[in-house]
Amino acid sequence: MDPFADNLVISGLNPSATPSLIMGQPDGMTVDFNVGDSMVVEFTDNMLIPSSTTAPDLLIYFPMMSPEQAAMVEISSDNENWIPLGMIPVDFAVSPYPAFSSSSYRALIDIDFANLDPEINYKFVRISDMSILPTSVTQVSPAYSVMPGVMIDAVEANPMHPVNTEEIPEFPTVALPVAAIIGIAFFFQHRKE
Ligand SMILES: [Ca+2]
Ligand SMILES: [Ca+2]
Ligand SMILES: [Ca+2]
Repeated sequence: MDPFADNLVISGLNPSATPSLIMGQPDGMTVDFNVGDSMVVEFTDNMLIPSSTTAPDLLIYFPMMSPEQAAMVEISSDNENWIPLGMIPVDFAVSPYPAFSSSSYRALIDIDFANLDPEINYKFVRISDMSILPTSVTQVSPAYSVMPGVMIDAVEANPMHPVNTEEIPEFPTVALPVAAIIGIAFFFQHRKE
């Protein structure tokens, strides 16, 4: 089981972008949104469920944003009824994720505040660019005017995984201990019942 997004459901992206770059683990390769674009990713071999604690449940990886850049994050269990969570980066805790470059970050999103049903798998995540279009293209650099929307590297759902922002081990080496921790968590949950 990998905790990252597995399936691209829809895409309103410019054909020049490569939507699949949002899937899988963060790798420094991003989907570059145009202003107003949105896309939906789906978790198929893992679930996005509320943890019933303030621990982050949904992690979104992205490079540094300009003040004009933002994106709305919504979740859904059926790809029809959407629950808005807020805007990245301003509405959530953001921590550096310097695995690829010093300007990489991730938003740590606790979905429990939205009064969700802990039995439901909110496996669809919609990211919609809400960046502000420059009023005059002549006032910005050519590169910025070409791709003014957000850039998203990866989306992760990992409700059982305690997020440690101090140490960021390689994913292959962390996979086995995490599996053990999840197993212990399930064990204690069952004992409490
Ligand atoms: Ca997955
Ligand atoms: Ca939570
Ligand atoms: Ca990527």
